Amino acid sequence: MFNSLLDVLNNNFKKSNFSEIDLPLDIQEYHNKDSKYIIKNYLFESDHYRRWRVTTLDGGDKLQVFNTVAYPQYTNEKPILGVDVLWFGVSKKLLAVLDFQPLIQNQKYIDKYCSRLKLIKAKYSNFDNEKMKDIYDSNKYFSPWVIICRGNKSNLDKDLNKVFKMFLDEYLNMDNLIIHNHFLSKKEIRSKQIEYNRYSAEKDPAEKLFKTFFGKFWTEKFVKDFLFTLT
Ligand code: BLA
Repeated sequence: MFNSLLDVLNNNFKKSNFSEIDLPLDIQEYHNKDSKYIIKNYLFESDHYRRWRVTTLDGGDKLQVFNTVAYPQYTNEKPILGVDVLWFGVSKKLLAVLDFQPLIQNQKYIDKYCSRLKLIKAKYSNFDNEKMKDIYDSNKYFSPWVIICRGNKSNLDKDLNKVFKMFLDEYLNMDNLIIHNHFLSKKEIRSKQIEYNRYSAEKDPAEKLFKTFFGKFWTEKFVKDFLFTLT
């Protein structure tokens, strides 16, 4: 269902010389017992990104997920890109969360690296929501302008692709504009990125879902080796 988002991403990867990294077969694609839930994963890297992972989960008309996270090289202090888009078929609810996830909550850092999210929210009013429930701490690794859309399918058809394109362009553009770090050393960037993964592994509601579909053994390995690696 979110294949068009995957296409947008792949086009950008082609343009910007990304290479795809081989994944173990059971991470590339994994099915639950009756193949009603199929997860697919992709991993890329480039000069600017040490790791860019993509996950889709196809649960037919029950559940559709598109999730992607980009980790810049440790020489670049810019935020982590985080996107979580879910379609719950039974309740007919879309949840889209897109953010330039700041490594620190310093106001100047956030203004410099996250404030262009405001342009997107101004243009697409369906996405102008930043209220989170209490799954995550909104002051930890989220920007004040996190883009959240909760709605029905018509929001999705109209705007999601355009929002994602603009969001991605803004994020990738920083690589051409910002050359020097002003807030963090390489060592600090590394430890913040690892701490982000530790924190996310603890909070992410996906693990519970995955355990029910794919079992505890596969899920724990998947979280540790792919979603939130600690190296
Ligand atoms: C919420 N994400 C959720 C929820 C689920 C998932 C089930 C709860 C939805 C609800 O009950 O309202 C599921 N997350 C997944 C799945 C994957 C996943 C299946 O990552 C597969 C890999 N989540 C992220 C990233 C961000 C993120 C990178 O993984 C950052 C943008 C955000 N997800 C995020 C937030 C919420 C959420 C903020 C809570 C939204 C809210 O407060 O309502």
